[in-house]
Amino acid sequence: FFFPRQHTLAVIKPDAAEEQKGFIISHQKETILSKEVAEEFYTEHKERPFFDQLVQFISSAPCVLLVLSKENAVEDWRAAMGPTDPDKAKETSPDLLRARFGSDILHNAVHGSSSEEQAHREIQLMFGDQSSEQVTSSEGEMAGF
Ligand code: DGI
Repeated sequence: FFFPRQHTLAVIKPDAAEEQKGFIISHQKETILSKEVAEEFYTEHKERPFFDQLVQFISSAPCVLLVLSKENAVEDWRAAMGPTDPDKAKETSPDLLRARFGSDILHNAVHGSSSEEQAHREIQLMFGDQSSEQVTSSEGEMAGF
């Protein structure tokens, strides 16, 4: 079966990457999360009624994982995303990422760690077992996680 397929190259240029208030993308990769990693990622929500659909959704297709770096990165990224529910985000400001790209409380487009401790745990989970050659890095080193 021949499926005609065309390719295009998209580049997120440096100005777009830095547009969101000076974040630097220090590591990135695209991956389909396994169910196991997704369950570990959202382990704090294990008892919540939406846990299964949350794990199913985030492991259903590729995600782009980024380590974003700047002073106060945790809080500033959450501020850029806005409230969990895109409808609430729209009420706050149409510029918020979840207002622009989210469709409902489950399909809300972006994640951001809730604290420095969570950021450390999540970065370890997503990038901790990778050699630096497999991961795009503007800082060159995996050390520091
Ligand atoms: O830190 P957040 O992503 O803003 O929110 P959270 O840590 O409370 O929840 C994690 C994810 O779980 C959230 O991004 C989407 C999903 N979620 C949260 N509350 C609900 C939910 N999904 C459904 N279906 N219903 C909810 O009430």
